[in-house]
Amino acid sequence: MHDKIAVPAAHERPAPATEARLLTISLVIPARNEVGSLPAVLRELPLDILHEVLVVDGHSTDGTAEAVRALNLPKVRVITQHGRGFGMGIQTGIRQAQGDLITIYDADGSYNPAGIAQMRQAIEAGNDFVFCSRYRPESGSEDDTFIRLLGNTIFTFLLRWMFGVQLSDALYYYCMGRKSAYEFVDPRAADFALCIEVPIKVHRMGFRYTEIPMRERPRSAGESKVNALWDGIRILKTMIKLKLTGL
Ligand SMILES: Nc1nc2c(ncn2[C@@H]2O[C@H](COP(=O)(O)OP(=O)(O)O)[C@@H](O)[C@H]2O)c(=O)[nH]1
Ligand SMILES: [Mg+2]
Repeated sequence: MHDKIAVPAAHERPAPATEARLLTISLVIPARNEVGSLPAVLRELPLDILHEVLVVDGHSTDGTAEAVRALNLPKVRVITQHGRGFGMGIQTGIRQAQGDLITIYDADGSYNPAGIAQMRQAIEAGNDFVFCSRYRPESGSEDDTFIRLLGNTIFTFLLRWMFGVQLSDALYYYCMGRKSAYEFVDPRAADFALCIEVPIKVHRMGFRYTEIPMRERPRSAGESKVNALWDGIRILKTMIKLKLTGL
């Protein structure tokens, strides 16, 4: 049911090897109350390979936006998200990003910056999207709790079983995608369900995607914004809706 949606035919897409060197990268950093970690995250970014860094502020009340502006780093811009929720923040960032490639990047210090260049290589190899996985043999996570690992195992199983998505880590959302492909994917979830909405649509639409192993570091400060129970229920509802409606 609704398993494929029309996307540009392969011959209409750019040839991977020839255009790859010219691709520019926008980093989209969703941030809500991350003043304790975000300045250090920004300082360790490989700014030389980035076109721009958009910090999407989720109406922080701890001075996150002000702290980023005070750093006055080149290429780094703070924008305020529309509405509320992680997904709304990502949607705001994707719409404003100008690069050919969009990477989503946590503000909490848990993402390894080396992943950016590794993901670009995977795009250059001919993919439209690349997702990082903490659950391949050569990867791992120092940020997982038992509940998060359990939830992720269940959602990854559902993602594969209900939709046939060939990924081993449903909820990491350290990924890179072509902006042109994101325009077709057009994510709509306002909350953390956006993390599964994107791979489901990428798979259904027939985009080329792959995953690479990644080691997740611990959150360096502050607290997770995820509520395992309520966000889990929201993600499940979104999966069922996507299965039933094909949207
Ligand atoms: N703009 C925005 N960012 C958010 C929101 N909720 C969470 N984030 C950010 O999204 C990223 C992922 O959230 P996090 O709490 O680390 O989730 P976890 O990694 O699953 O524990 C972090 O950088 C958060 O600051 C939100 O409502 N709006
Ligand atoms: Mg995090």
